[in-house]
Amino acid sequence: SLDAIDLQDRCELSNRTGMDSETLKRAFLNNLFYVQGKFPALATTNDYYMALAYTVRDRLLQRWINTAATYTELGSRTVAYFSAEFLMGPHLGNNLINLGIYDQVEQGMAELGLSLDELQEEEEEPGLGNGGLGRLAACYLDSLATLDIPSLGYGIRYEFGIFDQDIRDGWQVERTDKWLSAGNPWEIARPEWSVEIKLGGHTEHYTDDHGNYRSRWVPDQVVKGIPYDTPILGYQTNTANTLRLWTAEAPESFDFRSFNSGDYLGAVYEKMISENISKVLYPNDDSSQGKQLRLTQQFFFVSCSLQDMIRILHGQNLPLENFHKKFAVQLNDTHPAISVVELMRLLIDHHQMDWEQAWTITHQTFAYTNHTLLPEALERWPIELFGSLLPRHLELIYEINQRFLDEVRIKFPDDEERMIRMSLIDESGERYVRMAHLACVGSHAINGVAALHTELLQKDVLRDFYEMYPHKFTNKTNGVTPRRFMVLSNSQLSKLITSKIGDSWIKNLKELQQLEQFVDDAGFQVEWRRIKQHSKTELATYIQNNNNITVDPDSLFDIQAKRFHEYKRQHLSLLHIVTLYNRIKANPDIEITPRTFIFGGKAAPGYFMAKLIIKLINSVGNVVNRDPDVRGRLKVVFLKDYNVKLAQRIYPAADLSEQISTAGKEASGTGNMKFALNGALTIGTLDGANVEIREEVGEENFFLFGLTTEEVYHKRAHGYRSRDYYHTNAELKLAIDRIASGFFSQGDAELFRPLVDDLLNQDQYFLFADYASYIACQDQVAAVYKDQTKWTRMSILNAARMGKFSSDRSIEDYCRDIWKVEPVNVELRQC
Ligand code: 6GP
Repeated sequence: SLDAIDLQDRCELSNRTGMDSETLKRAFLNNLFYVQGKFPALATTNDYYMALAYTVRDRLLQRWINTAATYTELGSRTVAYFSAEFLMGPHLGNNLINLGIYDQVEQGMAELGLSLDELQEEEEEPGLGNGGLGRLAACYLDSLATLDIPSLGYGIRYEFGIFDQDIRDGWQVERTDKWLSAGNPWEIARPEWSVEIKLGGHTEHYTDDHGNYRSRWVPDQVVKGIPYDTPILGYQTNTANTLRLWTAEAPESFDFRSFNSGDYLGAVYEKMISENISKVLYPNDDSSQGKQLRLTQQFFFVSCSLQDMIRILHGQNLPLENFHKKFAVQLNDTHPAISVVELMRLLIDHHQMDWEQAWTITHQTFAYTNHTLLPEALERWPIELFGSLLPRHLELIYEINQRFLDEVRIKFPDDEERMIRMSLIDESGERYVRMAHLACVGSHAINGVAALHTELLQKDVLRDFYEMYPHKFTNKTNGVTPRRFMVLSNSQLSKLITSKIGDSWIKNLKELQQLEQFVDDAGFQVEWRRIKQHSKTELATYIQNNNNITVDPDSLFDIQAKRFHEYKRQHLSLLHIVTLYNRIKANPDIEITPRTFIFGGKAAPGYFMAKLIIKLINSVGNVVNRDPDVRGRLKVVFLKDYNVKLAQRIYPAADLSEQISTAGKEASGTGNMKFALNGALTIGTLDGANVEIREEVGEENFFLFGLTTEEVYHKRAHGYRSRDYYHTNAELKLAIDRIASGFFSQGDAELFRPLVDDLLNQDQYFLFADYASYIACQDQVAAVYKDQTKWTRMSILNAARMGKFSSDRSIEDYCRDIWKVEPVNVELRQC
C-alpha cells in the first residue's frame, strides 16, 4: 500500500526537498530537462526561470502538504480572508527568502553561469489588485503564514489583472495584462473541488413538509467555479497556507443541452458569457462603477468560497452549526459583503436552518474592514440590477433590513430620520442596496485601517452604526511585510542591520529599535549612507535605461509612488516643482538643493483628471529636464507601469517620501510605511497612518505641513475660496499662470485648462490652502538635506522606529481582538 513506502527513503531519493546548494542545482537541471524539455544550448531565460520556479515549488509543496495534513487532523480554527484583490507581486524571490535559501540559490545559479536577478526579472507578476487594498491583502497572507495562523485567502483568478501602463506623448495608455500567457508555475488547479453558482432567474414560494413558508431560487444561469491554489509560505516556518482563486467556466451540462438541440454557437456563446466573469479586474481604486459584471464577480467568488468552506467543514466531520467556530471570515472592504446574504441563503435554503440560528452563525462569522472615506467608493447597487441578478438575495436583504430596523426603532424610538439614514436600502431617489450598511449589520466587528480613519468612521461615515453598535468598532492600523519590503528588496540594508542587531528583527520588527544605539556612530552612518547611495545609483541606471534621462544619485530623490488620485495630490508636488523652476528662471544663480522628482502610479482608465495630471508631470519634465538654466539641478521623472516589482526598486532609493493627501481623505496608506522602513524621511499631512508614523518616529524626524482634518472641515463648511490664495500668494500665482499659459504645453493654453479651472474654482482637495505651508516645509527639507549627518541620523531613526508598522503586528491584533484564533505548529513529517 502507499503507506508502506518508507517515507525516509522517498525523501532521500528525491531531488525535491533538499536545501543544500548541490541538491538545488541538480533539481534545477532535472526540471530544465523533464519539465521544460530543454537543455542549455536551447534554453531561454524563461526556461531557466521556470526550472528554478519548479525547484522552489517542490520545496513549497512539501511544507504545504504537511500544513494541510496538520490542519485536517486538528480541525484547526481558520481565518478566511475574502478579498476581490490580492496584489501578490512576484513569488520567486519571496519564496526563496521565506525558505531561507536565497543565498544558496544565488550562488548555485552563479556557478551555472546564471544571474538570479535576471531570472527574477523574468517573472510576470500577478497584478490581481489595484493598489493599497490588494497589496494589504498580500502582506496579510505573508504575516498569517509567518505567524503560523491557519488561513485561506479567497478571491478571483482574473485572466487579466491590472492593466500595464505605457506612456505615449506624455499620456497614459493602457495595455492588457496577459500575466498567464507564459504559464504560472506557482498555482495548482483543483478541478475536483469545482462548485456551481447560480445567477439570475426568479424565486418561487412554497410550503415545506413542516408547514413552513419557504422560498426557492430558480436561476436562469449556472456557472462553474474552479479553484486554483497557490501556496503561501511563511518566513522561517513550515507553515504554508493557501491562496485559493476562482476561475469561472460554463458547466458541461449547459453546453450539452444547447449542443444536443443543435445550437452549437448558442452553447459556445453561453460558455463565453460564463467565462467573462473572471476575465478582468476592474481597474478602479477607491471608486465604484456600479456595473452588473462587477456584482457578478463579487457574488461569484463569495459563493464559491462559502461552498468550499462548507465542503471543508463536512470533510472534517464538523456540523454546519459549527461554521463560525471553524471559520473567521474577514471582508476586505464591501466587495465581498454579499457573503452575509449568501451564507444566510445557504444555511436557510440549502440546509433548512431556522432564521435565528442562521443569523447567529452568520454574524459571528463575519468581520468587516473599511478602507476608504471617499463617498464615491461606497458601493451601492441599484435595486433593479441587484434583483435581476440575485432575486433570492434581495428577498433576504429585505428580511434582514426589516429585523434590523425593528432593532433601531427600539434603541432609538421616534427617530424616523435615523431609520431612513441607516436602512440597507437607500430610498432617497432611485433605490439602492447599501453594501457598507449590509456589512455593518452582518458583522460582529468593524474596523478602520488607521487610528484617525477609525475615528472618522465613528464620527462621520458610519456614525449611526457606531451609535447603534459601539462594541463592534475597533481600529486595526495597517502594516507591511518586512520580508518582501526589506529583506528581499533592500538586501544590503537588511544585512547591515543584521550585522549590528542579529536577524530576529525580521520576525519581530520592534527590535529595529536597537539601531538607535548606533545613530551617532560615524562608521554606521557612513555604511547607511553608502547603501542608500547604492540603491539610488541602481535606480538611476533604471531611469537611464527606461526613460533615457540622466539623473544625479547625489541629488535628493523625492518620490511619490501610488495610484493617481486628486485627493492624493500628485499635482501639489507639481506645483512645488514649477515653483522651484520659476525661482531658477528668475535667478539662474540661485542656491538650490539639487532634486530628482520621481513619480510612479496608474490612473483609472476613465479618470480624466488623474490622466491629465500624468500628462502635466511629463510635460513639466520635458521642459525642466532640458532647460539649460536649470543646469541639471532639477529632474522630473515619470516611471511607467508602477507595480510591485518596480516598487521594490523604488523604496530603497528614496530620500523623501511624499505622503501629501488632503487631511481626512487617505484611510491609512501603506507606501508611507515602506518608504520610512527603508530610511526615507516623510513629508506629509496629518492624514491616515502618517499621524501614527510621526508619533513613532518623533515630530523632529518628520516633515509636517498642511491643514488638519478639522481645519479642512471648517474651511469647507465656511465657504472655501481657493482663488483668494491665488491672488495673495505671488509664487502660487506664477506657478498656476505658467501652467495655464501653455508654457509647458508648447503654447497650448487649452490643454491643462480643466485642471487649472478646477483648482481656481473648486479645489475640493485644498491644494491652494496647503500650498504655502507645503513650500515652506519643502524649503526646510532642502536645508536639512545639505547637512548629510543630520539627514542620515533622521533616516536611521525613521527605520529604527518603524516596528509598529509590521503586518505581523496588524495580524496579531486581528487574531487577538477579532478572529480569536491561535497559531498551529506544523512539523515536516512527509516529503
Ligand atoms: C486603500 C486606501 O486608500 C489606503 O489609504 C489604505 O492604506 C489601503 O486601502 C489599505 O487599507 N483603499 C483602497 O485601495 C480601496 O479601494 C475601497 O478602497
